[in-house]
Amino acid sequence: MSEPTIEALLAEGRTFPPSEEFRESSLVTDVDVYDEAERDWQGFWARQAQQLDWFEEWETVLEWDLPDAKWFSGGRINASYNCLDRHVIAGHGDQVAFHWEGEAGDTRTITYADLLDEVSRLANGLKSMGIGKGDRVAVYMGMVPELAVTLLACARIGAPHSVVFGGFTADSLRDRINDAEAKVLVTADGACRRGGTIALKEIADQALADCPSIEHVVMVRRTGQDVAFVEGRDVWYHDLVPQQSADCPPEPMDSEDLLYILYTSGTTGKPKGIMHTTGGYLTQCAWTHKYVFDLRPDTDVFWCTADIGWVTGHSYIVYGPLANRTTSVMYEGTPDYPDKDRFWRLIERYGVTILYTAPTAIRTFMKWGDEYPDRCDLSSLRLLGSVGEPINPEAWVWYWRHIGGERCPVVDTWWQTETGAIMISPLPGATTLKPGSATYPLPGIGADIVDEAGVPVGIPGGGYLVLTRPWPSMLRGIWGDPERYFKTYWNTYKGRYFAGDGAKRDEEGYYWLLGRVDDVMLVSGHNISTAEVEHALVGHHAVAEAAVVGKTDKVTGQAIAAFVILRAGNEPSEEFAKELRDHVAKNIGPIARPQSILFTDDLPKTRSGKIMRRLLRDVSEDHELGDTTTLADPGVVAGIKAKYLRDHPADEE
Ligand code: 7RM
Repeated sequence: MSEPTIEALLAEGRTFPPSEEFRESSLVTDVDVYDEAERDWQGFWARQAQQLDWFEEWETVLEWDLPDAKWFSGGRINASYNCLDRHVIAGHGDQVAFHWEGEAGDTRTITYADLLDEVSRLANGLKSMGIGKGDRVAVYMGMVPELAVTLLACARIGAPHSVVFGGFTADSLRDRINDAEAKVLVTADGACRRGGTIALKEIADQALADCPSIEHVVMVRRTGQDVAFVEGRDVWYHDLVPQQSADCPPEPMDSEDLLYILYTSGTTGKPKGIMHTTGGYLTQCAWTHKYVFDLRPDTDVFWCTADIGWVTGHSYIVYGPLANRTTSVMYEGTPDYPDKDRFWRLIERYGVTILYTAPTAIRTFMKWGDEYPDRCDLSSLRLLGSVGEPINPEAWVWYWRHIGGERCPVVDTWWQTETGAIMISPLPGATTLKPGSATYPLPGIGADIVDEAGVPVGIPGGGYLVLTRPWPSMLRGIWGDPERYFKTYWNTYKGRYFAGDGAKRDEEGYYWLLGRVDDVMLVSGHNISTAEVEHALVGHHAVAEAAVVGKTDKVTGQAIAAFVILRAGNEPSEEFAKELRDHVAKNIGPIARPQSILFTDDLPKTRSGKIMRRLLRDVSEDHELGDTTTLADPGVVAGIKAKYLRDHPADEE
């Protein structure tokens, strides 16, 4: 069998219409749904909201007083009831909600009935500690089932949760707890990571030295490591939960009551507590999860590989999938433990049918080599998803070929913590895919691309991505800072939401996301997106990953500095750097030729895998490094800096 190489496939500009086989069983095959939603977008969302169980019907679909939206006002609903009780009542108590696997290979199978039982007990436990409607609960733990249980228990009693990613430092945890004035912290003794452990409770105790609002700490025993125990404040989860009643009536929440706060690190200054409320959020999570992933709850096994500490985990491990009665896989550890085939072994073992992961992971798998997926049986898969960054076409096609066996559509889903749920994405039974494009805004969503002055650029054209109308799962503000909410998102382009991303549309109106606009480079008066140069670099067969930034230059304003990770078997050299620079110039144009290329083994990334170009700019400008607390591995950037200074001694003057 001679199949075209990935390069050849891309060179011929191949597009991917849904296969007959996929269309036959998919939920949406007709593009009419877009027109239907466009004719009456509020009516469209109201019909989707009706798929949920409401204790009381809403009075108005939308009240919109920019920048404040109220969806399904007057409606009463409970997220935990929609994720659990209604499925158990309908006779699905024995269906598996989570196939959980620990990093060491230990497993737990949790049905919907199990989950309802444990959520109710923890909810009662939280109540026994004085937590009620409106009280904030901070959550700091690894990917264990109790994490999902905690979110749902909070939702059950109307206590907004604030999850702090388990890899964050004591200072980050402290700041987030204090900003939200949380009364309880739910954590664990430790978390398992790459064969070792992270001392979560020890870190939490450091944070708590300076968190006056915290009254109690609930601690899950995960690793069994020694921990300090503060009498009167701390309680073990296993002492608190089993003795509680398994009967905890769900609190009927107003549709607009706060469901959770999730902090995102702004480029500067203190993190923003993004607020999501109940009815609209759940509506859009459930709708997008069902239709973007073409979900069949009776037969699918869904796996979103994100951490619950990231919005993707909130919306597509917890709320969306459970609202849709999905059977999911939840995995605690890293993809290379004990070996680089761990993800593929999990897919094989649980018969995963839908996989949702990030481009950074996909590029890492490419770097590790085809042998790992190739030696596993991935034939259960029928749909693949991507989220978190622009996916370069090579990675898209590699994913489609080596993971999807050339059978599974790849849905590239654009959204943000702020949008709460997917906004721009294919509908896999209806949309013809183009590798690297998130295709079109979903039905009911209004998007556009505008220039500096806010004027729509038309098709084709490029500029700034905006959202032109409110959507159900939109953020309701920044905790404690309404002014920052308005200024950050609604003040740049009048009447529209500014996403902060660059984008362009091709002749057919397909959207191509180009990365954060703060990252855009200005070379001799031309705007060049980091994504385009990076895609060109990783389009070279020897390059595994690349990041580029603009660096001040006397002649051109900015010059492009590139940081490149080579695939195994390639040696860095002067000649090779020149070859790569020429490669970019040939692909995009001489204007985009990187001025410098630094070969490195690692790039500074956030825990969710996004490259922190701000820090690479600090390196290339020889500035002091900015905030590195959200980095997955803070050591990486220091290493790059040392290497950069060695390569550029002239810059030191
Ligand atoms: C879900 C999530 C949001 C930012 C967003 C983009 C980038 C996310 C894509 C993407 C291109 C995608 N939330 N981004 N998905 N860029 N294509 N499919 O990632 O708040 O952590 O980040 O991520 O820049 O603004 S987030």
